[in-house]
Amino acid sequence: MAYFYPEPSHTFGEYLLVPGYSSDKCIPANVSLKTPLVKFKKGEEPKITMNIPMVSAIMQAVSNDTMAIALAKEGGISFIYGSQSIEEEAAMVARVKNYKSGFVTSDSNITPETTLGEILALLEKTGHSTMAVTEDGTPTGKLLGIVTSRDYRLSRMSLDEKAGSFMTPFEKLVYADAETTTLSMANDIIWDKKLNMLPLVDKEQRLRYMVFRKDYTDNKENGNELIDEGKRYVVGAGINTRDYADRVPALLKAGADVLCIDSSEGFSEWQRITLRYIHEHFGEDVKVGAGNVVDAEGFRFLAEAGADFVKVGIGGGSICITRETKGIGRGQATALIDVCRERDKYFEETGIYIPVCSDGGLVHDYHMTLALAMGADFLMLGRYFSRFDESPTDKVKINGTYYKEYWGEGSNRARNWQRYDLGGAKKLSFEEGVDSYVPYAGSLKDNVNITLSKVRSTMCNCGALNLAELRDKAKLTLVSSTSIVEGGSHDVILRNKFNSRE
Ligand code: RVP
Repeated sequence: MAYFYPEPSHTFGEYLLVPGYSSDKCIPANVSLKTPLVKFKKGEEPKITMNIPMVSAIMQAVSNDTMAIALAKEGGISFIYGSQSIEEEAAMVARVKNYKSGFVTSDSNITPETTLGEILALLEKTGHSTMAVTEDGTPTGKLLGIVTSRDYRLSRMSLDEKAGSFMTPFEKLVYADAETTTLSMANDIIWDKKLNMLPLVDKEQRLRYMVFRKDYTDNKENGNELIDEGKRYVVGAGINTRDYADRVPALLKAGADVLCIDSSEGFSEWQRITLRYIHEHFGEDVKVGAGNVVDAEGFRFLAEAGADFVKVGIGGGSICITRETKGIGRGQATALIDVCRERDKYFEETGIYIPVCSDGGLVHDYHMTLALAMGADFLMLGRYFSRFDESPTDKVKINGTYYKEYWGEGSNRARNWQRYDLGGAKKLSFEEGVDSYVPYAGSLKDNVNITLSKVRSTMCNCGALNLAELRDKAKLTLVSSTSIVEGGSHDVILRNKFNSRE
């Protein structure tokens, strides 16, 4: 006879926190969100501690080098997606590790042949008005000039006019040497010459970086940033259970600080084999997360297999249709609570603490606080980060509103068959994810700051000044479906709805 769980499985929206006593020390400014990323022994420090409990999902539509840099600046970590060639993934990792704060790789590049019409289309797509004119149109081609919105007048010029005729040519640009110029030297030149942007070129006049005046304050205030001993941003990378013998060394060579096996279902021998191989060949110092699991048994299996953290969640992701297609999964809150209980039991028995990551299904900011209160050490988010400027996908305008594209790794668009692999044919046999749009939300920094200020505020309501205290002190209650309705605004007509009917 099959096993039947005695309780239904629940998700975050069915819970609330009941406030506890807050002392006068319990103010948001005193709250620490530091959290361990990888396992450690009782009394010792983990090899990596994050400053905020957020990581970005191992997905094509979420975690590239741009996202990784933006998130590390705020104190979290991105896991660069593994559903690309080993060389491309390693190159993304290397770009994060080689990134010099304040030095930006040009993302809007044209050639002298690009027409004004094409320039306007590019401006619409990237939102960036400063464009590098390079010989071959690449970000690192020979720099021939710059085009900004001050170089063209739409009312007087034809859309066919080519950049070469109105750009500011290289001879008239103020530029600096990419090898020898430090950020503070670049900022001094920007101030002295009253520039908005300083291009940095190498000896062959190839463009390497741009330094922008508008980034000046940003460059000065990154107190929370997550950096390694060499002052480089910390970055993670996704791997799979097929090509790890080649992928892992390439990622480590590129400088990846932590790896994570990306799989929709991690309670499998393939994960054990992968973890063993990596630890035997590259040493215990190479940190590898594993998952995903949804119960105590799955956690115990991965803990004993050598996972450095364990990821929880099957079927709860916003773009995920695994539950519909395969009928497997578990309500994310119940899964998380079960796994965290087992983590604490494992810690008591062995003195080894293995952090737990709650992956997917976090819809509202308060869900993050609930997940942390239920025991998650950190959270993996896809949809949340996909909405920001820094995600790798296109920003599109539909009926006057901006959206970003967001697709699942199990969709036909990503075709990440390794994530769903159970051995056998190397292909995605059926879709487990959808291709979608999410409302565009602006910059990562602004959004993460707002989200975390809500988390800190709720923690204060629970009398907790750090995440361990939150776990100890939190009082959680399941809510009935009727009281869920009571939780939003109700029995009133919202003014904006009323006005739109007029
Ligand atoms: P969400 O944050 O709710 O968008 O969920 C993101 C998570 O969804 C990922 O970290 C991953 O675990 C899962 N995912 C990614 N692709 C797919 C799919 O195509 N089914 N699911």
